[in-house]
Amino acid sequence: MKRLLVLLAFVAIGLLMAACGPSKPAVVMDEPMPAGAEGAQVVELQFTPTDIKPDKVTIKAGQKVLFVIKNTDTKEDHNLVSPDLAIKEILVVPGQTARRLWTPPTKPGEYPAGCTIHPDIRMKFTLQ
Ligand SMILES: [Cu+2]
Repeated sequence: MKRLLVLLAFVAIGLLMAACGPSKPAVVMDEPMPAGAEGAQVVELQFTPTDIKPDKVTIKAGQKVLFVIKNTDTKEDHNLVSPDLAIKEILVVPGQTARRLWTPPTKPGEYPAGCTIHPDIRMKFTLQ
């Protein structure tokens, strides 16, 4: 009887682990406006298979930004990354539009950003 209970416990744990195991979060293809986006500077970016448009963006330093990033590439993922600007990664899958809030640093200057999946796709933010 005890053995059976132990066996059942293992089966139960196994099922729980299967249910809670690593799973990718579902991708929202057209992300809704995030809460708190009111009054943000809107920065619209578009990934194509070979570049990002526009590749130069001027924004106000220290003031909240709403990114609207569309991936028009039908085949590949792209991401917007900038360690200098503390943009960790905004990933967009083919056809997806991401809407994310971000607050730029307060220090004016020029900062590089780009896609780490395609290192040739680069852009520049000017904070003023
Ligand atoms: Cu890319």
